[in-house]
Amino acid sequence: MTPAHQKNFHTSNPEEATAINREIPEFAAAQISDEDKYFANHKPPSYLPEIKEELDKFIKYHLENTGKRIALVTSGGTTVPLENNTVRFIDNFSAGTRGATSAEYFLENGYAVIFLHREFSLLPYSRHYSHSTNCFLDYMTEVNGKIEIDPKYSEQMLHVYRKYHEAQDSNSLLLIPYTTVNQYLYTLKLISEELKPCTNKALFYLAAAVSDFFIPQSRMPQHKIQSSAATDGELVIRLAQVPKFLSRLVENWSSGAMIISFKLETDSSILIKKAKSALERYHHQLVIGNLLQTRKKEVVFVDLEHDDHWVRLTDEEVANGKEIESEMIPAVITLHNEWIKKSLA
Ligand code: PAZ
Repeated sequence: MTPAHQKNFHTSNPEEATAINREIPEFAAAQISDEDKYFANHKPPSYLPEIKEELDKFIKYHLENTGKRIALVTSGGTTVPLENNTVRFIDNFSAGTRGATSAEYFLENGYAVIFLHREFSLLPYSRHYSHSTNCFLDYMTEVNGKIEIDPKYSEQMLHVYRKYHEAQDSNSLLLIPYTTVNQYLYTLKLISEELKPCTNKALFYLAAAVSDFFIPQSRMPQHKIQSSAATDGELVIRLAQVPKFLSRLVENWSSGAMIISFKLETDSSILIKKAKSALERYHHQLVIGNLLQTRKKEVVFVDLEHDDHWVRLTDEEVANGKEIESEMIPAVITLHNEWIKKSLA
């Protein structure tokens, strides 16, 4: 496993070579071939060949040596840059908790995992000791002028450490970062195409919170927007709709894989309706619905073959540190088993 911070690039840095190309036609919102237009009008990230090489090796290794199923887990929010040399961007709330936690449970259940994540968001295993609520220094203590793990945490840390090493030693976790929505879309397309040889053994678990709107490259200012750009004290920014890539993923980019998307809402009265309409529109296998306010203690599985099924934790289970993903992932795997059986029949 190569930690993201050891890669030769950072997705959070803007591409130096990117200049405004006024030859590129303005991107039109919401038409039939929006997805193809998107790729025709937007440059791929320059580091994509490096990622392709890592993917080739990882997938080949598992196809030829372990026979493991491979889950692609997407995680975290995407940014929408407002300038080419990006000072400002639009972002969202997602810290990557769902994705990083789910990845651990997939690994524990014998899957290899490609973890497509927002750079600097939560990662499997290190998530237990990162970010402000779990500062790693709080787990240390000074003994005779040396720093050690505080004994009260060492048992739990040993448990996480062993699982982390098991994932590393078995080459079961590949970390792939993105920052912007453009990087996410190009990388998702690449990974999907690379996973084709895995057919029904591949599982797409799309938990990332991907922006619905963006600024097309043809309209993006090269440099930092100046305060003088405001008119009557207001800055107006026009955003275009990000094309709905799920139909391309289902129809062209993948081959026989099981595809699971997530639906986040804040209004409980529309959650299941929106999940069902996504299934009808994209013809994939499962939508996992969740509400912003309760996402850590309840989710609903919506598909066209089973009744809607809620996975819930009690308040006591939450207080005892149980993670909802410990129930979600086995349920997902049961559905993946069914999917594989059905596609062999
Ligand atoms: O990253 P997180 O754990 O804070 O949140 C997870 C989530 C709510 C982003 C995810 O469960 C989800 O619903 N993703 C899809 C969001 C959407 O595009 O509707």
